[in-house]
Amino acid sequence: MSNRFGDAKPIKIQQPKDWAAGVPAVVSAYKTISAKVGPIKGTKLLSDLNQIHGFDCPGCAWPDPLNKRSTFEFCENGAKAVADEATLKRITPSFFKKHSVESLKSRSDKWLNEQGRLTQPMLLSPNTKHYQPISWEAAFTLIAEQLHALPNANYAAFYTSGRASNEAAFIYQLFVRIFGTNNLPDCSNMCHESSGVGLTETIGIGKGSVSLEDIENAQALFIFGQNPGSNHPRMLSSLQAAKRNGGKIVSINPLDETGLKRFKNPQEVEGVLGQGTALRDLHLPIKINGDMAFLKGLCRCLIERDSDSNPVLDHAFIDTYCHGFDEFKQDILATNWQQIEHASGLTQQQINQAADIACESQATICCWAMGMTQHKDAVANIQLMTNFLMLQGNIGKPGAGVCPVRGHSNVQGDRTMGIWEKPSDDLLDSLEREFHFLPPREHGVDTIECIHAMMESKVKVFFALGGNFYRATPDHDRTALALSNCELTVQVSTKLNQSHLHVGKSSLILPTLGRTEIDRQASGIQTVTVENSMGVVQTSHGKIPPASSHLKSEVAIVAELAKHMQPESVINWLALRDDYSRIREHIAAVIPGFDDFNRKIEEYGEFVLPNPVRDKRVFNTKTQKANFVVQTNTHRKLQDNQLLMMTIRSHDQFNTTIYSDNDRYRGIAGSREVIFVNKEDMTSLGFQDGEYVDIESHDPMQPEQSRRLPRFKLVTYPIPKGCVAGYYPETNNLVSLAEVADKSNTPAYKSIVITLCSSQNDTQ
Ligand SMILES: Nc1nc2c(c(=O)[nH]1)N[C@H]1C(S)=C(S)[C@@H](COP(=O)(O)OP(=O)(O)OC[C@H]3O[C@@H](n4cnc5c(=O)[nH]c(N)nc54)[C@H](O)[C@@H]3O)O[C@H]1N2
Ligand SMILES: Nc1nc2c(c(=O)[nH]1)N[C@H]1C(S)=C(S)[C@@H](COP(=O)(O)OP(=O)(O)OC[C@H]3O[C@@H](n4cnc5c(=O)[nH]c(N)nc54)[C@H](O)[C@@H]3O)O[C@H]1N2
Ligand code: SF4
Ligand SMILES: [Mo]
Repeated sequence: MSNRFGDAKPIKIQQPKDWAAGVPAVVSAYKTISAKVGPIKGTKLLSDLNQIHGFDCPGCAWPDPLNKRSTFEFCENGAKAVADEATLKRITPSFFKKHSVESLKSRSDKWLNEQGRLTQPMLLSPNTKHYQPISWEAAFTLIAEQLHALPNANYAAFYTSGRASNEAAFIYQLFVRIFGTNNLPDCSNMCHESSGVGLTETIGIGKGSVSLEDIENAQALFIFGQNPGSNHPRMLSSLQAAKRNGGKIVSINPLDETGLKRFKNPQEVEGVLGQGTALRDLHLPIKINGDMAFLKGLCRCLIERDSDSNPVLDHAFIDTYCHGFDEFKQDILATNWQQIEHASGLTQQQINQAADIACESQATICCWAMGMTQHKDAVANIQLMTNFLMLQGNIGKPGAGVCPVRGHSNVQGDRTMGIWEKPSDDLLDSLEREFHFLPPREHGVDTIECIHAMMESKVKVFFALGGNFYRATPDHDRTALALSNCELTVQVSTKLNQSHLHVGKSSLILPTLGRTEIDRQASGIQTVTVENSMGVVQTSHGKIPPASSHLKSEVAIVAELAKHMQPESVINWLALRDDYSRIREHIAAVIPGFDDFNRKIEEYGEFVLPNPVRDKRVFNTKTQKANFVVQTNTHRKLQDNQLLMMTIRSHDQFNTTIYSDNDRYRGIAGSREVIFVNKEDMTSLGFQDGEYVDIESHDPMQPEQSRRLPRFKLVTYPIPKGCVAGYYPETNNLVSLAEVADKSNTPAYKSIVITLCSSQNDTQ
C-alpha cells in the first residue's frame, strides 16, 4: 500500500498531460456524481448548478457570466464539490460509538471524508474516548456557559471558512462583536490576505478591479502562481475567449501546468474531437519565490524601452493618478541583471520576451493565486505586480487591471460582511449606529496569532464556522497542542475531518446544511447570497432535501446561539433566523454597495458591487493616488544541500478534502505522498527516481525546530533546479508557524526550506 494509512492503491507515474478538460473531464464529472448521488438525482442537481434560480457552486469563487447562463455552467471540479456535499452516505451516532477519536486519528483525510455527511450534534466530553449525541438545546447551553465563564470576550476566537453565505457571515460577526471581541480569524488569513494588504496600500481597495468581460477582452494576461486547470477550471473558457479575441497569455510558474497549455472545451465539437485551443504563448519556469526579481526585471525592460519616439509607459496616467514614480524608477534602474537572473532563474532574454508581450498590449491583466501570496515577501509580490500594470496605465480601463483569483466560493463576500480581525472604523461605526451597541475597537487575532494565543492560554474557547483549522494551518503538531489547550472547541461542519479529532477538553460537532440543500425556516424557503471573485453578488437556492432532519442552517445555529448567549438582547435573533431578508435589510444599512439589497436580488438575481478603482480610477489610499512602492529584495540564500519547497493542490482535492489519490494532469495515480524533484538535483543529491526519502524542514529563525516527514516517493518532474513540490495538506507539518509573510502574516506555505534524507524506512 502506498500511503501511511494503508488505504491507497499502488503508485503509478506517467508523463504530465498536454491538455486539460475535454471528454475525460465530462466523464469524470458524471462518474463522480452518479456514484455519490445517483445518476438521476445527480444529473438534475448539475442542471441547477450556477443557474440564476439554482444554487451557487460550492467549488471556487470563479464568476458566472453576468445576466446570461448556458445549460452547463460548471466544470468537472464543481461537479465533484457538489457530489461530495450531496453524497448519500451518512455518519450517524453509531459511527462514533464504533470508532473512538483515537482510532479515527489513524485514518486518512480521504477516508474521513468518504464516511458521508454529519447528521446530528455530537459531544466529546472531557476524558472520554467517543463522541456521543447531544441535543441542540444542550449544545447551545454548553457553549453559552463556557463563553460566559471566560475572564473576557477576547478569550474566545471565532474562525470562518469561505463557504459561509453573506447572511450567515453578517450575523456571525454581529454576534461575535456584541459578545465583545474582534477575534475573527478566517481562511483568508492563509489565502489572499497578502493580496488584500498589498492592493489596499497600492490602489486603495483590497479586491480585484476586473470583470469577466475584461478577462475576455484583455490583450495580454499575465498569470502568476496559479493552476486554473485544477482550481478554477472555468477560467479556461474565459482564457479561450481571450485567445480568440487575439489576447496573449504568459504563465509565470515553476511548473508548466497542464491547464494553461491547451484547453479542450467540452462544450464545443472542436473540444471533443479536435486539438482544442493552445493557451499560454509563453511559459516562464520561474524559481519558487523568484517573482519579485522577475517583476523588477520586467519593469526595468519597460522603463528602459520608453522614449519620446517609442512611448511604452503611460505618462499621462502616471502623472495624473500615481504617486512615488521617481523613487520607484530609480530603484528599478539600480537593480542588476545578474541578481535578477539568479533569483528568478530566468534569463534576461526570457524576461524581454515577456516585456515584448506587455509592450504590444494596450490592455493587460495580471491574475494570480497562491503562488504569489504564500511567501515571506508576498505583499511585495502583489505590489510589484500592481506597479507593473500602473506603468502602462493598465488599471481602471476595459480589458485591464488586477485579478486576485479567490479560492472559496464566498471568501470575498465573508470579508465584505465584516469577517475580519482588523475591522475598519467605518464598519464599526455603522454597526454601532444600526444596532445600538459599542463594538470592540481593539483588533483581534488572525489565524496564526490565534494558534499562538491558544498555546499561551489566551484563547480558551475556539468556535469554527466551517473549515478544517487543524489540517489547513501550518505545523500540525503545535496546532494540535494549541487546540488541546482550549476548554471547548466547536466545529460547525458538513463533513468529518481531522479538526473533529484534534480538539479541546470538550468538543462539539454541529452539523449544518450545505449550499445544495433546501433551507426552510418559519417564513418559508430561504435564499442566501454570495459574492464571487469579481465583486458580483448573486443568490443561491438549495435544491435537495437536507441530509438529515437534525441539521440546522448556519444562520439558525448562529442566531440560536446568540439567543442563548444574549437572551435580553435588543436584537430579535430568532426573527432574523425566521426570515433572512431581515438580515439583508440590516446588511443594506451597514455595508456600502448593498442599498436596496432585497429588491435588487428579487429583480435581477445578481448585481455588481461598486468598485472605485475599476469604475472611476479613484484610489482611496493615504495619498489618494495609486502608489508605486520601492521593494527591498530579501532573497533567501540556501545551503548546498537545501531545496525550496512549495505545497500545492492536486486535481482531485478541495483543500483538505481529498476526493482521490490521483492527480490526472501531473500524471500521478495512487498516492499523494510524493515529492516532485528536478532530475539534476536528484542526481547531484545522490538519489534515484522512485526512491523513498524523508523530508526535513529548516526554520532559519528557530533552527531547533527542524522536523521530519518520513517516506515520500521521489518523482522526477520538470521543475526548476533547487525547487521541489509536495501536496497540501500532507506536508503542512513541515511549515513553521514562524515563517509568515511580512505585513499579512500569511504562512509561507510555498517557501519551505527542506533537505531530503534517505528514508529510514525504505520499503517499496
Ligand atoms: N478543485 C479545487 N479548486 C480549488 C481548491 C482546491 O483545493 N481544489 N482550492 C480553492 C482555494 S481555497 C484556493 S486559495 C485556490 C488555489 O488555487 P491555486 O493558487 O491555483 O492553488 P495551488 O495548488 O496552491 O497552486 C499554486 C500555483 O502556484 C505555483 N507556484 C508555487 N510557488 C510559486 C512561486 O513562488 N511563484 C510562482 N509564480 N508560482 C508559484 C504552483 O506551481 C501552482 O501552479 O483554489 C480554489 N479552488
Ligand atoms: N500547505 C498549505 N496549506 C494551506 C494552503 C496551501 O496552499 N498549502 N492553502 C491555504 C488556503 S488558500 C486555505 S483557503 C485554507 C483552507 O482552510 P479551511 O477553509 O479551513 O479548510 P477546508 O479544507 O476548505 O475546509 C473543509 C471543511 O469545511 C467543512 N464545510 C464544507 N462546506 C461547508 C459549509 O457549507 N458549511 C460549513 N459550516 N462547513 C462546511 C467540511 O466539514 C470540510 O471538512 O488552507 C490553507 N492551507
Ligand atoms: S470554476 Fe469553480 S465555481 Fe465554476 S463550476 Fe468550476 S469549481 Fe464551480
Ligand atoms: Mo484559499
